[in-house]
Amino acid sequence: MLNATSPAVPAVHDGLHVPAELAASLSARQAWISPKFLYDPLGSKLFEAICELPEYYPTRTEAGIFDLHGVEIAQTVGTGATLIDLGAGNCAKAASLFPLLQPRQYVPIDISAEFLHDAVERLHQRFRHIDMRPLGMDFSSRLDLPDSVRAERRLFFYPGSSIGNFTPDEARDFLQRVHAQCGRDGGLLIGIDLAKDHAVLDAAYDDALGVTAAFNLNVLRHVNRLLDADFDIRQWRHRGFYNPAQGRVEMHLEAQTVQHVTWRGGSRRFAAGEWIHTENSYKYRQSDAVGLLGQAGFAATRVWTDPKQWFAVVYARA
Ligand code: AVJ
Repeated sequence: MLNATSPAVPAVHDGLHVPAELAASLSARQAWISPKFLYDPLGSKLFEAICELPEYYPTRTEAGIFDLHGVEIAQTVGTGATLIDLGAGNCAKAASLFPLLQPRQYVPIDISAEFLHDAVERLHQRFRHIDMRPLGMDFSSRLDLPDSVRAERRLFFYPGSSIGNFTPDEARDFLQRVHAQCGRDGGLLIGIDLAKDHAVLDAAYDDALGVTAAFNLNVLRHVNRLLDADFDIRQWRHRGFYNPAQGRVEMHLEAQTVQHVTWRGGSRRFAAGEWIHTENSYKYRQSDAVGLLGQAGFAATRVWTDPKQWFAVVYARA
């Protein structure tokens, strides 16, 4: 059943630390905005639209791997688990696996709390027998699970290569925290985007329709609301490209003319052509991805990929 006793999905952005953290990153010599702020209600919808773009291969490639190997994946991870979905969004990826994985409890977690709550309400109509416990929270720095989350057979699900938003060092620390929450009989099913032709990556993060541009620019609307800031969105331009030296795609926002931006407690001048860094999306070699999971403490891994080896789904047993 849907969690009825505790407050549905707690608000995430009412912590005092959010404005302070954001203001500090905007004031840094190289200004940046954490990619977690891309996900307000509109940002989550724009990301859904990105997943439909012909250029954006990760979602469809990952789904293809589950279509082809889903039965074997389910045999490997087992059924009846507590499925903890990190960055669940619209919950569609996990829901498509419910028939195979038959989770006993489903715990979708997302920073976009409002969007998540709407998705879970709809999902619960379709799967009434699954105990659903949505959590609207930022799991990137701390991973505290309430007592309502079953401790037995925890299967963490981290699809879509969201792990790519962390630097490799941060990713290892994060995976360590996931490992610590797995328990002895648990594991992690993770989707990781693999290194590939640069032109494919450039197109995927700077699509012809401009949906990724809208997704990136929307972060300024979100910041305007969170910080009472006055970013003029029309004066900024999306940049998204692969950086081969760093092995990652980067998104930035470039000021088209000189900008004076003020927010609660601060202000800044941005020169024409100055950038705000909004996202990294690291691409891994399969061997490096497996190595990272080992460093995080996982005992064994199994890997499934697509025919082009563009994306990997990995099960890491605790
Ligand atoms: C949701 C973090 C996996 O990095 O590909 C899509 C976000 N950014 N287009 C990614 C994103 C630009 C996405 N992740």
